Amino acid sequence: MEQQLRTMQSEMDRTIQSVTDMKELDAIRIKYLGKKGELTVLLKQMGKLSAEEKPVIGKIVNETRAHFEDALQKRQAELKQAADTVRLEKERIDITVDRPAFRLGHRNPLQKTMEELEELFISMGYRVEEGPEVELVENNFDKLNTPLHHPSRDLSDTFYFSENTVLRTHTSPVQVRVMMRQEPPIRMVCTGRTFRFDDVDDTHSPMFHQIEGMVIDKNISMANLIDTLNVFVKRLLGEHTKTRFRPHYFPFTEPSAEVDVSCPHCHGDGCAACNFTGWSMELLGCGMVHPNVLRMCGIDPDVYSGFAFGMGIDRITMVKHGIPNIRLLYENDQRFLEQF
Ligand code: 2NM
Repeated sequence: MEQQLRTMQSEMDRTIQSVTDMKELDAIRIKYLGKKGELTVLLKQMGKLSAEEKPVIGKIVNETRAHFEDALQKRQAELKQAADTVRLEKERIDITVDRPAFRLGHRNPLQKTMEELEELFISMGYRVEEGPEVELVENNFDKLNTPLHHPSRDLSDTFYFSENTVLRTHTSPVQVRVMMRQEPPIRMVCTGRTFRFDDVDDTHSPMFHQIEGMVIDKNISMANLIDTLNVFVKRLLGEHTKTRFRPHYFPFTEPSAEVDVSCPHCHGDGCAACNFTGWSMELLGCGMVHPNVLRMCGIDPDVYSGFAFGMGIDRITMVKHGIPNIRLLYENDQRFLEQF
């Protein structure tokens, strides 16, 4: 019987190792340890053994049984591990697959100019304000001292939304709103979209962009206006830049002026780029806020005075980067944008 057990054990070891799945392994367990299993049957025959043989054989039987169970468990773990490996390999996702490289976008140069100008005025103590693009005629014209017969109010120059609302023709109504709600001192700028009934050409578009600014306080004079704009222009275009203030007319300022800047190529000496004048384009318009405007916006012109200025962002951007056509600023063509 002892020999029988030894043979059985080595046979079990071999079959267990040859098994390749859980089902087969279970079949082997039943073959030896089931109700009619070979080892179970042997155990039942123990009763026939003599008193001397019983403990010896009993020990071997128990060892064989323990060894068998151990081997089964080990093999089961091995099979599970192998199955897991196969499954993981099958479910593997190749995250290194080749894709087109992600293309980082570029900000529109108009946006960059606007933010640059805002930053510049913020550094001089100005607040950035905002207002609606659909504006009351009252804020866009009336409170800015623009009379009913003024040509800019004409249907052929302005997009009317209704009888009393327009697409704002400038950002000045934002100044009106700030004056209406805030006591001086006021130091503000506003950038944004503006709209005029223009035909499109290389330098005109019915939608364009402006930055305007305004300062209101006691004892604000033309000297403050000229100094402020000189500081601004030098910071924007370089310390060597000179300015020229030419008298002009705006309904909302008195006196009013247009500002030219010295040619960035010859610094005022005269060259082909500036038609040998030494002066490049008019950069901005400005003036002392008209007393009528202050009064209509709830500010006493006998106590307070102020200056205001405005300029087109589209043209500044075009000159700065040598962009020949305003439409390029609005098309958002990647090949254009990626140059900035
Ligand atoms: C310009 C030129 C001159 C201006 C005036 C005002 C206000 F609201 F204070 F009256 N805002 N903006 C102004 C003055 C704008 O742009 C060329």
